[in-house]
Order: sequence, then structure tokens, then C-alpha cells
Amino acid sequence: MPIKPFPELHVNNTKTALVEGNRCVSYEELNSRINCLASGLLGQRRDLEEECIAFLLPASVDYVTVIHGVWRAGGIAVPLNVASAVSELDHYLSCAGVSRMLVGDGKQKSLSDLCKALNIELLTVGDVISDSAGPLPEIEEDRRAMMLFTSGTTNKPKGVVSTHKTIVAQITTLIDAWEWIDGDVIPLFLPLHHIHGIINILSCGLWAGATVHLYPRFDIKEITQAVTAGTFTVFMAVPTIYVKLIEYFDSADETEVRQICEGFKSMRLNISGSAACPVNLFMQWQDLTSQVLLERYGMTEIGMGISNPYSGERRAGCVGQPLPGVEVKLFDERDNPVISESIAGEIRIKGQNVFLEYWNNTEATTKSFRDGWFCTGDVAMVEDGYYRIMGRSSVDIIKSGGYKLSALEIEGVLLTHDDIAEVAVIGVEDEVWGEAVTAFICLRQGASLNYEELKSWCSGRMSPYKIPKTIRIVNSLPRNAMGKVTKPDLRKLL
Ligand code: MCA
Ligand code: AMP
Repeated sequence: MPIKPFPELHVNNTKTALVEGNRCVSYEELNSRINCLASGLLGQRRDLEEECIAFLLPASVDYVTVIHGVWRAGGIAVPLNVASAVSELDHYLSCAGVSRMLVGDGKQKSLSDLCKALNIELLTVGDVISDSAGPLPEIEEDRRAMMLFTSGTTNKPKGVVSTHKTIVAQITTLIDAWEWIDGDVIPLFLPLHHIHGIINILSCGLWAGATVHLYPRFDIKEITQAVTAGTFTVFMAVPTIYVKLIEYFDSADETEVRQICEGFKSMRLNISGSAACPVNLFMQWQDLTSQVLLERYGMTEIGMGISNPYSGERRAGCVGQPLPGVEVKLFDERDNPVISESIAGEIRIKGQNVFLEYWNNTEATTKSFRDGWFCTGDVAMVEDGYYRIMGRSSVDIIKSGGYKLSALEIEGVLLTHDDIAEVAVIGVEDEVWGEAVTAFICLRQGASLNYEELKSWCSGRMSPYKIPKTIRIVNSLPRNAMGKVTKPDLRKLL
């Protein structure tokens, strides 16, 4: 069926859609900017026909203009991590076969060599946007719309492709489940290359006709001031942010803390997700703000799958029940459905919310589905009707501050260090980050390496949040009879 992608941008509405610093942009103005950008991208063409257009932009009016502009012109939007190292960008851009990339003013110089080498046209929004909007294509809902990179148990991140239909399904289930209304006001400080920021906050906010306040980063002072002023009705964050807020309360004076907590108390909803919310954090947040955190479970490949209820009991340590339109089943190691409660199994998902494919990687796509079910690799059990996440089937996936990291990808970079002979990376439980990246390193004979040296070597070779928080120099790595490093044994060394 032909649709206008993301049709409900409240076309003639003069209400504020976005706030960026002191600038307020209405839905009307935003729509017309998006149409002008889509026209500029099209030039003489009628349809971008799934051309991959990358953009490297912080949360901003330009970001929103570009993502919607690409959708409306029929392209595939490839939002990239603004904190990426050049080698990471190289992988994303070549993997996606990007032809054009839009960046903020001032970023062009540092990326010009890379783009030249990859034959990518490097542009700013100002270079592309037309003065007026021309005709835009009609787009089949099954067409590809977005590619997000996700780390897996392989070395390099894979491109997760979703269609217009996937995106609409991911948004609309949350609009209903969390009772979004046009009176909502929400801050957006999470990165905009992941579902949490793109779908749960930005897209739901705009779909509902709400107001989204854009912050290029999590500036605790600025955000808590807006909370105190009673600006927001909804707050969505990863557990690390709630930990950081509580830490901040310890350093702030009593009156300020009381005012911030009152600001949170007056909101209609506080949500935690992207990583497990520890029960003590849930309790502390409730004690401080009277807010009962709504925890939910999701993944790049599926959007949101399971959520505690908006009305009804939100249970600490649990992620709730399947969202409307999302089928969830647990399977044992022999691929049989787990029937009884309190027995753990792998979470598998079906529904219109599920992604289409890994880009150019039929093998990985095929492997990730069984009998039409997408296999998440997360293990859960059901207790009294509530899903509880028990862990992951792979030790090579680390969740740090809400980011999913591949141990193998980090090991791959560390192994290029001249002094490192062998390395194994694991995630170690951590109060702030959930899991902290920890590297066990065997040095080459005669070499020496301290943490600060390694950290500065890593900088520029990987995104800052992937850099190990701790290193342990060891003489050898524990291995099984097949020679494979036994990562659970490394934990025992700590
Ligand atoms: C920053 N640092 C980190 C992380 N973030 N280290 C480990 N893990 C991290 N996640 C380090 C920096 O390298 C730096 O180190 C120091 O912390 C301060 O950096 P800064 O940028 O100032 O930190 P921050 O602003 O406090 O960032 C913390 C953060 C951020 C806001 C929690 O990590 C973040 O935005 N996380 C959310 C990611 C997210 O949206 N995930 C959703 C994907 P040094 O000082 O040594 O230089 S999951 C998803 O989308 C699914 C579908 C889902 O379920 O939601
Ligand atoms: P990503 O692939 O970056 O989208 O991260 C998705 C992963 O985050 C899931 O596969 C889970 O392992 C984890 N995750 C998301 N939400 C939760 C949650 N509420 N509790 C525990 N893990 C979560």
C-alpha cells in the first residue's frame, strides 16, 4: 500500500514541535523544512529509490529535518553515532554503500579524506535544502526506511534495516501503551543513532503532536534546571542516567535536590530501559521522586517488545508483558516453547515491529530467525504474568550505560596494539554503567603497558564509551581444550 511515510506531522499546526536552545520550531515550520530538504535531496529525481543517505548530526532541528526528509524522498536514513572514531565510520559508510552524507558545519574538514576515499559526497543541510518544496513520491510501506548499526557477537557491527511499516508499528504500539498525548513535553538527550532516542522519544513525541526539547548531550545541570521549572511531563532514560541523577543529588544542596525531585514528581511518567534497572535503583527513585519507574524491554531489531503497564502494577526487576501487536514466546535450547512459568528460555519475537533484514547479510538474517521468530539472544522467565530478564546467551555482548558493545570488536582493535599479544574483553558488573568493559591482556615479551597509556592509544581508534574502564595484565588467558578463552573463568580472577 502506498503511504506517505510518517504521515501525521500535524501539517498546519502552529504548536511547538521542537525546542533547540532558545529556538522553537512549530509543526508547520518543521513540515515545510522537511519538504524543502526532501526536494533538495531529490533534485531532478522523482524518488531516491532507497539510496542510503548517512547523517552525522547531534539532536537538533537539522537532525529531524534530515531523517524525515530522507524518508519523504524515498531514501534509507542512516543516522550515525556522532562520537564514532573514523575507522568505525569507515565501516558503517562502506557497509551501507552510502552515496551522500550530511554533517554539521565544521565537521566537513575532519571527514573529507574519508569521504573522498569512499566516493561519498559530503554535505551540510544548507547545501541541500531547497527554497521551496516540489512534488514528493508516494512510498510503499514495505520499502526500506532506516538502517541502524548494532553490535553482535561478530567482530563488526551489522546494519539493521527497518521498513516504513516497521517504524510505524514500533511507534503506534507505544503511543497507545504509554498514553502519549499532544500535551506531552519530553527532553531528548540520548544519542540519535539508536531506537531509544529515535523511536521511543523523538518519533513518538512527534507522532503524538507533543513538544520535544533537544539536547546535544546529557548536561545534568541544564536538564535538572528544566525539570525543576516543571517543563516536562515525561522522562525517558537508561538506568545509568537515573544513577547519575542520584549521584548528583548527593553533591547538590538540599533545596536544589528537593526542587528537582518535585519536578520529577509532577511528571506523568518516568521510563527506564535499554539495560536492566536494578531493584535498588527503582526503589531509590521512588523514595526520592514518588515516581514508579516504568521499565520496558527492547532491541534494535524489534523496537520495544515488552513493557510494564502504564496503568497497573509496575514491578521492580521485571519488564512487564508483551506490548500490543508483539508476539513473545520463550524457547528452550532444543527450540521447544517453554510452557511453564518460572522456567527460563530465550525470548523470541514476531510482529510488524520486527526488522526486515541485516543489510547485505543474508546469512546473519537467516540465522537470526527460527520458524519466523526473531531470536533475541536474551534469556527470560515469566513470573506471575511478568517477564523477568535473566541475562544473555552470549558473554561477548556487553551493555554499558545502555550501549550494546561487542567484546570481539573491542578485542579486534586492542590486538592491533604493538605490545599486546593476546586479549579477552568482558563486562563486569558496575553500579554506574551496569557493566564495565574490562580487558585482560597478555603483553608481548619485554613490553609494558599501563592503563593511561592504553586509554590514550584507544582514543580515536574506538568510540570513547567502548574504551576499557579497567585492564588486568595477566601471564596467560584461561582456555578450554579447544583453545577457546573461557570468559567465565576470567570473572573469577577479579
Ligand atoms: C559515556 N562514557 C561511557 C558511556 N558513556 N563509558 C561507558 N559506557 C557508556 N555508555 C564515558 C566517556 O567515554 C567519558 O569517559 C565519560 O564517560 C564521560 O562522558 P560523557 O559523554 O560526559 O558521559 P555522559 O554524558 O554522562 O554519558 C552517559 C550516558 C550515555 C548519557 C548514559 O552513555 C548515553 O547516552 N547512553 C545511552 C545510550 C543509548 O541511548 N542506548 C540505547 C541503545 P572519560 O571521562 O574517561 O573520557 S539500546 C536501544 O535503543 C534498545 C532498542 C532499547 O531497549 O532501548
Ligand atoms: P540494542 O541492540 O542496542 O538495541 O540493545 C538491546 C539489548 O538491550 C537487548 O537485547 C537486551 O539485552 C538489553 N535490554 C534492553 N532493555 C532491557 C531491560 N529493560 N532489561 C534488561 N536488558 C535490556
